[in-house]
Amino acid sequence: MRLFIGIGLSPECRRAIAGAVSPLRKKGVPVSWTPEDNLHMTLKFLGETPASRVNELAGLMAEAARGFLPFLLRVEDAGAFPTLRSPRVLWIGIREPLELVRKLHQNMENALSGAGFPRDERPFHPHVTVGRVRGRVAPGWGETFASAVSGVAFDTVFVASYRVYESRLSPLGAHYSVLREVPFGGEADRTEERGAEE
Ligand code: 2AM
Repeated sequence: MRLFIGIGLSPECRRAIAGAVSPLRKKGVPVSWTPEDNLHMTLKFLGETPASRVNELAGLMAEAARGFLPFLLRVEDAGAFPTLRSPRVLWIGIREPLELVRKLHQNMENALSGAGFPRDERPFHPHVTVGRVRGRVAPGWGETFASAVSGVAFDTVFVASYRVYESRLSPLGAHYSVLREVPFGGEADRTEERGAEE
């Protein structure tokens, strides 16, 4: 299964993000926009992973999150990778609590690497991907994107858990399902095991 670990966003926050990018979508630029339901913050992309490791993964994530309490996430500002001048991945950033999210990521990397999951080579930059540029965009378009989205007040998100997602790719796009919801400060919740044995 193609897996990743991430933080889900509230429906209100996802709606606010989709609303902010919607005027840009209508302009027909060659961007593959993330569907509203798919908006999330990736903590770690695991790629192809045996289904038999999902429970182990959730256990390691629970261990990594033991000292954490739920927090309020502030989603704000916009940017692009690698740069706004040559945008490939369009994103919305995290304003707060940056240090806490970084600490969670670091704990998770430590726990997972101890069990043989390779560490990310790229530095961690928490963000919500809202689109991927698929062709040429006009000079300055990256800045247009950022200024259209910067300053928009997205909803604050109450975050009490992080998740193991399965990503299924198809010609219609990616479909994400939540395999495990791992609460902060507790054990992995195994009620959402749908799809784990598929
Ligand atoms: P991103 O949106 O933050 O770039 C699910 O596919 C998520 O995993 C994506 O949202 C993407 O995060 C990340 N992802 C997908 N393919 C990846 C890859 N090959 N390497 C790193 N991260 C990847």
